[in-house]
Parts: sequence; C-alpha cells; structure tokens
Amino acid sequence: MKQGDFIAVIFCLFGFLMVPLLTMACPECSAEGNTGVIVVDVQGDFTTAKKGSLAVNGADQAFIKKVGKATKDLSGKGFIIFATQDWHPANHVSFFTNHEGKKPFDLIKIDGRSQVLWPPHCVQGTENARVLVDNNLFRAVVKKGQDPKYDSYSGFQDDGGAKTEMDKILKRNTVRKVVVYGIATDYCVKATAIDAADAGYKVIVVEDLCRGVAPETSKKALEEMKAKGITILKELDIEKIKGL
Ligand code: VGL
Ligand code: ZN
Repeated sequence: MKQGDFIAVIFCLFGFLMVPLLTMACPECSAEGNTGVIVVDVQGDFTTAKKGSLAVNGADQAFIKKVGKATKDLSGKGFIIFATQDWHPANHVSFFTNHEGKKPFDLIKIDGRSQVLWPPHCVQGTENARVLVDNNLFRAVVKKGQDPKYDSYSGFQDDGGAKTEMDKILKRNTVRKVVVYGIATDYCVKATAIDAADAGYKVIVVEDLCRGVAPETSKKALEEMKAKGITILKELDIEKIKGL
C-alpha cells in the first residue's frame, strides 16, 4: 500500500470510530439535538419579593435566587436558555378591571372559553414586568399575551391559537429536549410544558424551581403533565437530565 493510501485508511477509521464515541460522550451536541431551558414568567408581578400584583405563594427572594443559580449552572453546562415574558397591554381581557362589576379571580366565559380574571399584571413597560433572571443568559425572550383579546398561558400560542416565536426559535437552535420551570406551576408552566410535549419535544419540569397560584391546582397540574409523558423531577439534576 502506498503511504498516501495508508494515511487515508487511518483517517477513515478514525472518523468512523469518533462518531459513536462523540455521541456517547456528548449527547447534548450530537445528532440528537440540543437541550433547551424555558424559564417561564419569572417576573416581579408574580413574586412576593417584589410585592407583585399577582404574587404567587413562595415566589420570594430565595426562590428567585435559586432559579437564578440553576439557570446559570445550566447555561454553564451548555444548555440553551430561553425565557417567556407575560407582556400585556393595559386593556387586556384577563384584567378584572376591564370588566364592569367583576372581582379578582372571578371566572367568566368569553366566546365559550373560560377566563380567570386577574389583577392587572405584567403591563408592558412597567417595572414589575421585567424578568428577574440575568438577561444575558437568554438566547431569546419570548413575549406573550400582547393581544388585548386573548390570554396566553402557553409560551407557544395564545387562547386564540396565534403562535408565538417559540417553536420556530427552538427549531432554529435544533432543540429536541426542553427543561421547563418558573411561575406559575398551575397556569403558564403547565400550558407551556404541555404545548412543548404536543409539539414533539421531550419535556422535563423541575418541581422545586416552580411556584403555583394554589396548592390543589398545582398538584393537579403536575399529574396532568405526568399523564402527558412529561418527566417531573423534584429538583434540578443536570446529569439525570442529560441521560433522559
Ligand atoms: C400567569 C396568570 C395570568 C402565569 C400569567 O404566568 O402563570 N398566570 N398570567
Ligand atoms: Zn398574564
């Protein structure tokens, strides 16, 4: 065999060996795609820490700190970090103040859909609409709930069926698996995780990095997500997530 042919054979063998070896060593960067993280609505208005208008129990300073640290750790391990941001106009349909004679948390029907009426929250451009995690960590922040006529718990689409940029952006980043956490377990985390599963992503929800509006609906939400094939982890375990 000529020396050039010999070198070519060695290169080919090396190539064939490296493909399975790299796949085993780094599932995050192989043909299996990337793992994304969706930090859902960690915004002042949903926290007690910022005396939010729709403060969720346990969404205190310690929770914000824990979410911040987890997100930084995940970013450091090569996960691609995204966020959703509830971003309503002042005349939004979900605000009780926009319905004569209604109170916070009343349930009404709009065109056959049930709508919870919330205190005004996450109004576009207000201090408490800001996302309380280091914004430099995010590849993209997907805003939702901008249409005054429709609520949007899901980061993928609103109640009128209008899609956000989320699915397109995840696909652009070859994301196949998503880790979801944030606020609120029983509303936006649940809706975002279920839409992600329906869109074909492998979904993991980290319970300990979520806070819910009410214990009963949060418990039900976790069960519903599990029934959809979503993996619920009690707490963040990066090695475990890599193996899923
Ligand atoms: C949410 C109620 C209203 C949430 C948003 O982020 O879970 N909940 N808007
Ligand atoms: Zn909202």
